[in-house]
Amino acid sequence: MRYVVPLAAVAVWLFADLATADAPTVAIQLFQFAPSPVAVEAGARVTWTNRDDIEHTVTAGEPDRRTGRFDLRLPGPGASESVTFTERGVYPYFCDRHRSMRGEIRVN
Ligand SMILES: [Cu+2]
Repeated sequence: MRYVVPLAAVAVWLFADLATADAPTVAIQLFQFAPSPVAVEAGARVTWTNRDDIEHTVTAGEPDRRTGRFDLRLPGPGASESVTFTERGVYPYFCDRHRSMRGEIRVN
């Protein structure tokens, strides 16, 4: 009986670890992307969820060097969008409304 809680905790931790490897989630909160950078395997689907009360975007590249790979609009709290990354590489992104907001996805 004394081992029930620790084993359950390990199971939850393992599940969480696998979940983040396959489908990590990036929160947008207080004008920050967190976590960032995020490392994933090719084929992973990354989801961004807006936790702020205003609109943010997830726009591929940098403000003066957009790649056009994705440009997500997250209009308000709870808004959520995903991108599947099939090719290895480093993918910086930013918010087009608050250009000091930067993030990065690294696909292995
Ligand atoms: Cu923003």
